[in-house]
This record gives sequence, C-alpha cells and structure tokens, in this order.
Amino acid sequence: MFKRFKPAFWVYNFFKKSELKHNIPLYKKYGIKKRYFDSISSEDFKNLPEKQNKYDRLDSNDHMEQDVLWNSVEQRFYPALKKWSRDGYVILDKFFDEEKVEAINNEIDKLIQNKDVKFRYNGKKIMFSFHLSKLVHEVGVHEELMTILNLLMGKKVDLFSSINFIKGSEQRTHSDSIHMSTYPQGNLIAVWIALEDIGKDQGPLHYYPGSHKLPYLMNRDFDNVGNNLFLGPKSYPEYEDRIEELIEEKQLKKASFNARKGDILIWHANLLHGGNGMTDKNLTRKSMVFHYYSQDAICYHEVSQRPSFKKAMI
Ligand SMILES: O=C(O)CCC(=O)C(=O)O
Repeated sequence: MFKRFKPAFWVYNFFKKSELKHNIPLYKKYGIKKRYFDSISSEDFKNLPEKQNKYDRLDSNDHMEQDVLWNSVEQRFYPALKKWSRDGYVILDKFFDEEKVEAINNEIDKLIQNKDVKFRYNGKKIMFSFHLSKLVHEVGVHEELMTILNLLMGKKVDLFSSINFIKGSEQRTHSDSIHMSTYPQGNLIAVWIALEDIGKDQGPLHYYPGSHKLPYLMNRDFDNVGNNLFLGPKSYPEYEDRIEELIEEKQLKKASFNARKGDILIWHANLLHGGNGMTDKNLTRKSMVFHYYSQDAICYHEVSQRPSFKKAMI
C-alpha cells in the first residue's frame, strides 16, 4: 500500500528540482497545472490534442531523403532508414566496429569488477553506466548515431538512459512507452547494440514489426489509473498479460534479432519488443540499450506516475 502512496514520491521529488526542472517550461507550454515534483500520467493529457512526430505523419520512404540531415548519413544505411515509418525499427549492420565494441565490453567488465555498478531488476540490468563512464557516454552520443536519431524523430533528442546486459533480459514483450512515457506520445527512441554475435540460444531481442502503429497502451487500458493519492492497483505482469492478449488478437508476427557484434537496432517509442528466453543459461548475451527523449516533450513514467529525472551529462 505504502509503495502506491503518491505523496511519498512528491517528498522525494521535491529535493530533486535540478533533475526535474526540464518539465517546468513544457508544463507551461501545454497548459498542464503541475508542480515539478507532482505525479504525472497520461490522465493529465487526455483532453489535449494528440500530436504526431514527422515520420508518424509522413512516410519516411517518400520524405526522408528531403531532410537536411539525410546527406550526413552513410549511404549504406539509406535503404534501412527509409523503412522506419512502415516497420517502426531500423537495423544498421556493423554500425560499431570490433575495436569500439571490445572497448565497451572491457569498460563494463571494469565497472563490474570495481563494484561501481550493480545488477538490478532480476539481477539482469546495469542501469545508467553512462553516468559513470566517459567511454559509454561517448558511444551514446556518437555523432552519426545522434544524426540518425534526430533524422528519424524529425527533431532533436537527448540521451536519457542506458542499460547493459551480460545475460539475456528474458523480458516479456512490452512497449517502452509504459516505462518512459511522453506527451506528446512517441517522443522516445531507443538504440540496442549487440556487443557480441548473438544466436538463438542466447535469448536474442525480439520485436513485432509494424506494432508501433497500434494505439499506445497506458494505465487506463489495464484499469491502473489510481486516484489523487494512490497509484493504480494493477501489477506490471498484468500489463504484460494485456500486451500478450493484444498480440494474439492482432495476430502480430514476431521477429528475433540474431545480431552480429556491432550491429544496432533502433526502435520506435511504441514498438513491441522483449527478450527471448536463454535456452543455454551458460552462455552470455552481451548487449546495451540507450533510450533518448525528444527535447520538446514532457517525460515521465506511466506506471509509477513519476516525472523522469534527467541528470546532467558527464
Ligand atoms: O535487450 C532485451 O532483451 C530487451 C531490452 C528492453 O526491452 C528494453 O531496454 O526496453
């Protein structure tokens, strides 16, 4: 019960103004009557107009090459990028070279050995390593990568989070918009990086091409709205069950990413994805994910109704 008590979050948030102030001008811009430390969820935006990003409105296949950023991207990536609007994901082969990937792996090993980082969330995820490592941060804001993300979003994005995996996440299918949510919707984008070759026994990433076009599934869609003082009563597995039903209902086709070391997969804010089970638990599945928010969107976490903390970059 106490975990669902919103005022406990408000008190904590109150002392974090430097990390929450990014939403203040945006609340003003969108006419949201909230203080920086208040709870926030999709319920607060339900009477506002839905605004779509450029390539949710336009077809990237027809329009992307007219974008000013297009010529700054390597031509070998053009065919993949043009499918963004249709598929909601983009695979860029060998985006990072062997040397860079090894440097990342060594850096993560060092952080683990020095006990600078901990595995959280079922012992599988190292969160925010880029706050501690210059090298990881540099990878997250790699110049061509940022150009591609800005191109796909039709606007500027900022790095928000990183997650490192040594084993597969084995996470059930979800859309990131339930975890890292925005108003307007769709203002999150993620980059998944293979830090080794990943075969079927290692619990590869899976995704559902085209699923980004489905309506965003938010608290109201699984009876989890709550009230002024308490978060909604539903547990996260109930969200995952609802997603599973949706996949069944819409007969969505699953794809798995048998990636080569250095390949990246960029996904849309609403693309359904997760991690397959590891059929050989002795193996590793080294990978890393970066999440980015658009600069002009309100950023928060739908399930916990918390505004997102944005730390200054190192
Ligand atoms: O890497 C995976 O297996 C899944 C990662 C994921 O779902 C996420 O970061 O949102």
